[in-house]
Amino acid sequence: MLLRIDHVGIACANLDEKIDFYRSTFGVTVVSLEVNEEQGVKEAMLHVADGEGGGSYIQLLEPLGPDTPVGKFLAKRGEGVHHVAYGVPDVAQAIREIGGRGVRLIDSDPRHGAMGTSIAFLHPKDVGGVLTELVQSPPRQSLADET
Ligand code: V0V
Ligand code: CO
Repeated sequence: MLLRIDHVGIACANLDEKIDFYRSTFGVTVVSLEVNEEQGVKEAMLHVADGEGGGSYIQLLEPLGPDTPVGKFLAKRGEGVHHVAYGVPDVAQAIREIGGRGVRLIDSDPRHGAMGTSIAFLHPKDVGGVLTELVQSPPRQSLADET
């Protein structure tokens, strides 16, 4: 069911500063910079590698406000790893299967994620304390401009 690690989401207070740090420390490149109002974040995707069905990335997340998932996380725990995201071939099917195994779904329908992806979150309390995201990449053709 899982194709690869799509991204590791990292909560930060200042997106521009963290982008500079990751660029200068690891030599990674920003491939997307977006605001996702629904998720309450400003976020950057930094490319790490190419894998089956899509790439793998570091996702840097700055909250749009204190009363958002990342804003609350920063206030409680400070900067650090916020979630792990796995690539799946079909996110709607994956959440049906995983929900059927008794894991609480935060999203019972897929939502819009970075770079045209479809995403859904699983509750951290049912995944050993790890907020877990499933990601379905868009069809190859719509990625043609990036390569
Ligand atoms: C909260 N908790 C976490 C956590 N956030 N545990 C592990 N990892 C996290 N990131 C724990 C928290 O410590 C509490 O445990 C408990 O869950 C309830 O937390 P809360 O602070 O009261 O917050 P809630 O319940 O209001 O919300 C928590 C959830 C929320 C996980 C339900 O953050 C959520 O819906 N997240 C999914 C959406 C999201 O994170 N979007 C931002 C990324 P104790 O203290 O009670 O033990 S957007 C993204 O990744 C995009 C767009 C993309 O990839 O394309
Ligand atoms: Co994410």
